[in-house]
Amino acid sequence: PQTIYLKNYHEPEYLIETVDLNFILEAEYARVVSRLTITHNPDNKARNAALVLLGEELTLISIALNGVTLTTSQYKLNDESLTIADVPQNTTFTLAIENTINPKANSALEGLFVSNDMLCTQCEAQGFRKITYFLDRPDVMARFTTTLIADKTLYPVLLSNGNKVAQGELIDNRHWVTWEDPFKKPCYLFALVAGQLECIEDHFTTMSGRDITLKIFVEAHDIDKCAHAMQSLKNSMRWDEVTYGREYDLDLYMIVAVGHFNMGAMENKGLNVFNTKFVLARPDTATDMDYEHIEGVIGHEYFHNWTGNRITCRDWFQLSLKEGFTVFRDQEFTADQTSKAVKRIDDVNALRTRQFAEDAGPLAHPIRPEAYIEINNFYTLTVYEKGAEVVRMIRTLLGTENFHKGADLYFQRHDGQAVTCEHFVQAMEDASNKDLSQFRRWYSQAGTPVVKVEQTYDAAKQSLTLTLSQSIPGQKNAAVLHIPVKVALFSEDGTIMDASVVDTVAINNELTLELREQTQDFIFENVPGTPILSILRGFSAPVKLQMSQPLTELAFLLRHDNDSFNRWEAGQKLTASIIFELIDTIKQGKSLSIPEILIDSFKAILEQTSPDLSYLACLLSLPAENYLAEQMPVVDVEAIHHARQFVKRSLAAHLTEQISALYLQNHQQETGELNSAAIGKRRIKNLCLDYLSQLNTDDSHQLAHNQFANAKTMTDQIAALGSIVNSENPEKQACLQQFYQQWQDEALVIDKWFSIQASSTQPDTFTVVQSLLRHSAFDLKNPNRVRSLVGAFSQANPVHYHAKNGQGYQFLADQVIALNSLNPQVASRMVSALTQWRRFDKQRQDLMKQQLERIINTDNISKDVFEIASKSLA
Ligand code: LEU
Repeated sequence: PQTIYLKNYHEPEYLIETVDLNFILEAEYARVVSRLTITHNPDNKARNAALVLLGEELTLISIALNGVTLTTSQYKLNDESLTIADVPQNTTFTLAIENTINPKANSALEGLFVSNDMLCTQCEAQGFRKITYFLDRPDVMARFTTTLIADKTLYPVLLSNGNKVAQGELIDNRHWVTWEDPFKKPCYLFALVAGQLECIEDHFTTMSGRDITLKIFVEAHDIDKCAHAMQSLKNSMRWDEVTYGREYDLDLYMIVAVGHFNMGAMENKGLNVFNTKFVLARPDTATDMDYEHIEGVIGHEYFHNWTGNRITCRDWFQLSLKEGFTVFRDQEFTADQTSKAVKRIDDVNALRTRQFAEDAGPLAHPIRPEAYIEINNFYTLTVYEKGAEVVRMIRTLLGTENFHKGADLYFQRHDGQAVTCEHFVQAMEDASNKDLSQFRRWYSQAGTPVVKVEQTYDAAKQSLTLTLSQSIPGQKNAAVLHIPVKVALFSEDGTIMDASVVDTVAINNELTLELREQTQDFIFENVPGTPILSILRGFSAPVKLQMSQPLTELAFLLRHDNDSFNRWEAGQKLTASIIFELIDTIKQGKSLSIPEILIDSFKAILEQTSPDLSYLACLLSLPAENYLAEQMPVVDVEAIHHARQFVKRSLAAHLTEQISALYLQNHQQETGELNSAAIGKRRIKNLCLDYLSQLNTDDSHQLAHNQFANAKTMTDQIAALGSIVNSENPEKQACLQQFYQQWQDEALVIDKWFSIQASSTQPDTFTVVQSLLRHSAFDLKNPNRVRSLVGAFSQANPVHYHAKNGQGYQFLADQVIALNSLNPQVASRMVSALTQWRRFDKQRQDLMKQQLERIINTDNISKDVFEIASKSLA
């Protein structure tokens, strides 16, 4: 397969001004007529270039240039493109192309495909070429008119981008609808949907007083699960007006939920297509987390209308331009709607467990990659989440006010254009006068920087010297980055010191240091005593800190730090260092004991009251196994699991009384409401239940079973089921069966049923997973189902997936090979659990490599899977 390089980018030779699409739609046969008006691109100096339209898996019927049908000698056709050597250079010309496709046979879910009985599209990144021949690249922006023709009974609803401008009836029970999108757009934002859909409708009045019609389309049986998505949409629209001054531009905004979808959702202009997972919610079917994610993804796709659609990417290497910025926007939106402290912790947790691993592994790439084989493989945590952190750092360096001036300038300069990351940074720089030349390296440098911290206190001078140095392990000739490091100093009595550093602004005694050298000293004046350092507050940069801090200081910060992130972080570090000591003890074969300092710290938190119970729950949560693994030179899955379980069980045993009390206090009067107070109560209560179920007593089993049987919400029901499945609860089988019976018609709930079993740490899990693969409800063609079984087992169950005998690896490779021919995108996502093989012991390394090699040697290996598997072996 061919590698595509950023350095080879060149302007398109031709531009498409208008696209007139005509579809005759049937499940197994769709006929597409595309009429294009094309001109030579004046910005491209080359003349007389052939016109190369991209197209895959299409059956061509005819082509006409300016109304004259071309003979087969006038064009060349291969698997990927249609080339016409001779086209007019000085005038606009029209091309009419007719081709057919088979949506039903499209299990890759790219282009036009069938989900249940509806027809829908997914064109980002390169799906449009599976619909018709086109200049399928984001810097070709055109005005689209789309007419859909289909059977009235099978497809009563016919949707596309923009506004409905005409409709009518045909003979043979068929009807047609014409849609017109007044905004120029790249073809990756094209969408169509046809099906038997119901919709809920609402309205939004924009800041300039325009009335927007909002519609959410779903299958009939889901119509009672759309209210939250609609409210989320209205919240998003208001937030973008208030925060960024951005108003919606069309008169209609539509969202369609589909059950088969490779990703989360897609921002097609005026017609978002969503994975049902990010639309459907009712308190008894969706958890509080699901509710939060729905609001976040609805926000994300809505925010794309400005950061993605009005201003799009010049080429796919610039993907983070729209995704990083839009993730940053949706993170801030969620933070404003929920708890800022908890949202930051959740995001950093995800970044550090998953993106850091990606950035340290064989597939590490900068947020603006320089080469790819298959662009679908670059919709990564790096491009999205690290991309968002880079935007966040720009805001930290510029200050909020200048950051918004920069955003305004960016919107004003580039509206209607396809641009690069550089344009974004330039606008930020121009609006603020802040020099970002060194900062730009974040766009081209892969790897997570390590920042080493050393401190020397001079009592005579009352000064503290902080020496910070940076490096990026595993990256040759790593660039020296510009890193904002937020710091505060605490006195022993828990108050924050009023210290200063030359040329550094302090806000409420918090200083933002700008690390720009390999090694740099920062001198704090006016430091009355040896301070306790709170550093990288708010996680001000996506880096790993290297600093020795005694457990007593961590316990101190866990009590006193006024930065909610760092207070939590102190607890995580405290717990992690104790777990690592226990891991050493396990390796020496000695017996384990739990240090007093940990019990005391947890006891103090348990006895606290807080208006933000979700935050309190974060403080009481142990670092995840994957996060601990991240920090070990050679991952020892078993030792990590045992040490962590030991801590959990010990805390539960020593603090049973406090944990039970907290459970009861928050369980009584469970109302099933969805406000943040009620959500906080459930979050802490269910964490308590999880601790208590470690005890495996009759009482704890009873508690979980009662909650399961009487749950008012899915949050409570699934949390109880999780505790039951992960313990020796005698009611396990009965509960699992009952849950299945109760929810067998709700696909998203059954996904939970699969994943809870696939991620169980109980000894029989592998056998259970194998039998679930043969369950009548399992379907390799449904990405959500695959993620809930194969994904959960390989990504969220380290002890069983990494079983010493390699059965987990073999299982995964079998599924990847089966998926390779059905859905390459999903197959390649699943391979990721094999790519980290270098992190394990020799025996596991060999077993994982064997499976990777087996995958690469599969007949007809897709580009997607080949790229991930081969790069991870290289
Ligand atoms: N642009 C989409 C998003 O919002 C991703 C796409 C590939 C479905 O993340």
